[in-house]
Amino acid sequence: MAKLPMNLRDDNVSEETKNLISSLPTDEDSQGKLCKYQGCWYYYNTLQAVINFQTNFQPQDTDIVLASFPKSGTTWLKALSIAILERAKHHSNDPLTHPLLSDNPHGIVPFFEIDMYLQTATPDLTKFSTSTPRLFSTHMPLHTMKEGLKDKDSPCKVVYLCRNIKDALISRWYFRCKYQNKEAAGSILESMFESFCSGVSFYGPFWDHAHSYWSGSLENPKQVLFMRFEALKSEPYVQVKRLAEFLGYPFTKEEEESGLINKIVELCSLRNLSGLEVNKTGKTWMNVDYDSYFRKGEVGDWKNYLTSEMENKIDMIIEEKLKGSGLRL
Ligand code: PAP
Repeated sequence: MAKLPMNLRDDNVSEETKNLISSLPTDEDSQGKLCKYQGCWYYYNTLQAVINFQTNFQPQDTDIVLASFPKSGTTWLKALSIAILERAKHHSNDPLTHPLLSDNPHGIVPFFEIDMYLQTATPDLTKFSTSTPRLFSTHMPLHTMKEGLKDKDSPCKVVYLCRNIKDALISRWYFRCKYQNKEAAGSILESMFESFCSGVSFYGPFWDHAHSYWSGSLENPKQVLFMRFEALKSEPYVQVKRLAEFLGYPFTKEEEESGLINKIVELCSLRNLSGLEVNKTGKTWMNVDYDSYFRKGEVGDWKNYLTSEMENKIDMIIEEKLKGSGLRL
């Protein structure tokens, strides 16, 4: 069997973190050992990376963090944010120079706990996110990520992309089977479904994850923007405008009239990005093919895979866990 990627393993944990883990709730799934830190489940190496980040990251006031539960459209949000911030330098899709044409969005916007702090507690930040403002990303819940921003009232902007959890589950199932070179078998989906429902899954429980950003966006809407994958699909123009405004880079009337928003939507479309050479042939530093980040990008694909019992079970959990919060998943 292929060796698991480093973030799912437990071979890079300091003595101090081992001590911490001994005081935390622990469990395991078919991929490895998990522990629950600040309300969220991590494989041990990822916990080490989270702690490295919390301890050592030096934020700048202008930093922007793109956050999501895995498989919620992170790649898309990264591409759109890059295109919005870079538009002054590139005419939306200048084939010679636009960064999205020569690198995958994950290569341009690093994850704190995957790309930056997984191998080392003190990464050379000049190698990461060289843009101004700096763009970073994470799958950590908001309260954990904010510890790395040090100041409770940090002015850094945070964008959360939320997706129907059943679609995120199907997407994670496909992704996992692909990197493990396995057929997308129903038995793997069933075990992942049970883990999702129990809450004991990587970055789970999903309801607490989304809720941390939902309540953060209600408390401080200037700092945390709560976006939805489904809205990006159904009204990309409106949502891209909203994102640009939140980031502090609103489109001018001239830009709007010149069709720039539609050009950005097209540049960042799944069809366009997945057809680029870099995304057909490139890989992340952990050897994940860039093309595995592009599949269907549809709303409601879960209907092709989950039974009505599974649908009812997950819907009831969502209703119970999020009752009174105003959040729908
Ligand atoms: P990550 O959490 O590992 O970073 P992430 O990008 O969040 O992955 O999720 C991948 C999903 O986003 C895939 O969904 P699917 O499996 O249901 O198809 C992928 O197809 C979708 N996706 C990636 N890029 C885009 C895009 N430009 N437009 C729409 N969906 C996209």
